[in-house]
Amino acid sequence: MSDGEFIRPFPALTPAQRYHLEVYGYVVIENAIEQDLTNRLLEAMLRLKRDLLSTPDPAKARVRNCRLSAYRPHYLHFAHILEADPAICEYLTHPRLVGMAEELVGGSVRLEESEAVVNERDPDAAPRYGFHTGTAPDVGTYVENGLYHCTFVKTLTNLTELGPDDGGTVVIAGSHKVKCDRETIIAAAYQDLALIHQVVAPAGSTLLFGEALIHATGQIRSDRQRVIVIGGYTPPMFQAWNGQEPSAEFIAQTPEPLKPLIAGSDKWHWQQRHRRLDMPVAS
Ligand SMILES: O=C(O)CCC(=O)C(=O)O
Repeated sequence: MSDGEFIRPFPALTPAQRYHLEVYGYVVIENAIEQDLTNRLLEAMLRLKRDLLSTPDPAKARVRNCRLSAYRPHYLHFAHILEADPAICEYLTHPRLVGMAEELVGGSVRLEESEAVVNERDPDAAPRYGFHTGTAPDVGTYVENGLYHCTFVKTLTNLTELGPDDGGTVVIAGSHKVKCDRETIIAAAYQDLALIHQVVAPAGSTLLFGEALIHATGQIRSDRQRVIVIGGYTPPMFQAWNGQEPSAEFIAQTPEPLKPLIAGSDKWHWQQRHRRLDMPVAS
């Protein structure tokens, strides 16, 4: 990679996957990453968890430039995992996943954030979800070639298998296009739980969605720990999430072809590209 090109598939989704994304606001790509990468990512996240929790004050600690943005008994949220392990950087720059993010953004992207969640069943959890969004229809979405696009996109990959009781991410299907008050949409979805879709997928699968879609962490009813890693992507002229700019040292040792993705260095030189629905997936 050091002097090669960074080649991503375009389009990265089949017409059926793109249509699913259009209608529901998300698509799950089963086994999107290689088994070996899934295993290395899981090891890396468990090592990072152990290292952060063994510091004197985990809520304030920083290990390999990563910190815990939520530190609760059954729920750990990690911010800026990018620099913590080579497997994590490999994941965040995975050509297939970056290609998927670019397809939904509608052009080249930069890494906006890198996060992870390690959680387990919370016996005291209220039977409600923490629904939220990162942007909204109109503000962060647009249509090109008849297809929905979003300027703030996430890839969430589960490193542990997710059965129906394992707390996969939940989304309110179709909410990425609905221009009503968010709380009103959430209240409507609770009236018919079939409107709330949950990720059930083998380890190594990726949930792709735009942040206008209302979503939340699911509820774990099993005894299994859930581990997910998250990449956030935006056009290159956007900023990284607060406190998630990569360090100068990390950028300096990043292979040249990956620098625009990692550092957002293309800024206003955004390469726009929009698929048509009938285009076959690139191999
Ligand atoms: O924990 C999850 O499944 C969802 C994470 C999430 O809400 C987010 O990345 O914005």
